[in-house]
Amino acid sequence: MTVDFANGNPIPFGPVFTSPTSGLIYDGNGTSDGLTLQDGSFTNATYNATGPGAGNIRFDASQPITFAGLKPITDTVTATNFTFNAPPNAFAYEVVNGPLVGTTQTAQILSGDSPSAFELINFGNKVNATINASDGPNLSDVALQNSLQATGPATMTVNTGGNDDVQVEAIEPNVATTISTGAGNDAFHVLGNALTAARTPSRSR
Ligand SMILES: [Ca+2]
Repeated sequence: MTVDFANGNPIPFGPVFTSPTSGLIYDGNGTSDGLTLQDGSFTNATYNATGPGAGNIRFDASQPITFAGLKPITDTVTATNFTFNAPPNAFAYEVVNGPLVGTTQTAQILSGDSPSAFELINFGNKVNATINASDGPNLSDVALQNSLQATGPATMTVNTGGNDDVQVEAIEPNVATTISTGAGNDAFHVLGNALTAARTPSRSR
């Protein structure tokens, strides 16, 4: 399914209801039905992953696109802020190069758990990307492996909770990357030439 925002947002603004569910509801029925979001321009795009193949995406204050049983998600809508919120039972995350979609180079967030804890998303045309791993006592295992600069981003922020293991193999060139591991006993691995003069990392906790 493709939602094209080129001629405006087809999804109404307004309060969000859970019963009956408001917004656009899409059930991929467990097959390889993708969700493609394209064109348009927003301030905020938020992907709330809720489980394997399931979650919702909101643009600004519009009602959500709620989905189940689909893969993958490709979002090249222009937005200033992109936020990914992991489901509470996710453990392992990988941030890697995504596919080229038209002329947009995407980055990809995928679950490293087996079975997958959430559906992967390819995203591009976002200025500030924030990845919120599960916050809680669970260990978060995050691997950053972006060797290509996606279209759009200036910053990437990764927030984790619990006792974390963060592995930095490559960060996007020219993208200011911040990794905040919060409380707990955290391990931080920077491998090979992941960091160069043009890839200055900052770390806070
Ligand atoms: Ca931590």
